[in-house]
Amino acid sequence: MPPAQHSPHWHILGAGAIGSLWSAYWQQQHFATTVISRRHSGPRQLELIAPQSRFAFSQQQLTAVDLEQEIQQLLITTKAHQCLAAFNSIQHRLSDDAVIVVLQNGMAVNTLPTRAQQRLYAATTTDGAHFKNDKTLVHAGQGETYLGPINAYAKQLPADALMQQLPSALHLHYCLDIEQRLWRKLAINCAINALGVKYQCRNGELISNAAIRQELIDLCQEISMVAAALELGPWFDNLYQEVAKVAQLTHNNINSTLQDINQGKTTEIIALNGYLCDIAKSLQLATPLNQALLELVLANSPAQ
Ligand code: KPL
Repeated sequence: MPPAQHSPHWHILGAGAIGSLWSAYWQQQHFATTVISRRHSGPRQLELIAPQSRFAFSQQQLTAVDLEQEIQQLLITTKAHQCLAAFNSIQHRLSDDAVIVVLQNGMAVNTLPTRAQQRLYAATTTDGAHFKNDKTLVHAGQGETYLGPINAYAKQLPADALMQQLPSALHLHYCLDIEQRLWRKLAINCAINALGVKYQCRNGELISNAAIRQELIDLCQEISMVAAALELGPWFDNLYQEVAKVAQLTHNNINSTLQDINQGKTTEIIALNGYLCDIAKSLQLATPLNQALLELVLANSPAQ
């Protein structure tokens, strides 16, 4: 079926598994999508294998330079450290009242120079997706996605207007405290990712190995101290318990930072433990455990 005449056209900045997953589900409900990536490729036929369904979808991939259309709806799924540069590369194509949703780790969403009437939202997800090969995308774990307004203009508008435009196959929750959700994810990633790199281990070993577990507990205390200074709320007081739950649920995972290192890619560590250390410094708090892990990961990474 062709796209409905007035259905939105979503542009997706970042051609990774999560961006492609949203693209697939949008197409399933007959919304048009265009992926903006560093490489140009004509329309490609892909298949999505999901827990409840399996279907074909096509992916049109353009570079920022090739874009001609004005962008009304934009989803950003780049890595945190690529977010600002990627946004700047398509700024001139964004309409004055564009809807922009940033779905990624870290807090880079707060650095985007949006215009007054552009609506900026952030999202965080526990969906798991990966490419099995260059034609097959797997939605491995149906997770939960929290999404909420970042700038004043987005805060004024009713949630429904946005929610109706998003893939209905995903478990989406609109929330007004999205910053708090982003902080929770940041804290979990600060605890798990760098330690996983240090011990070159899967998430589960961080809690099953007694010596590593003690390091994780100490690290969580340091992160909780920063969260307490920022008055982020009681959830952060029991951070180790929350982190242990995630490590248990994802025990077989190789965390994304360790995966990046293994693949010779730039990691998100500066947007994770690096960001936390910067905030701590501005509050005159010492975070030696986070700092040491940050340096360890940087020493093991390709040039940042
Ligand atoms: O988000 C993750 C990551 O790997 O970046 C966790 C939750 C740690 C799962 O591996």
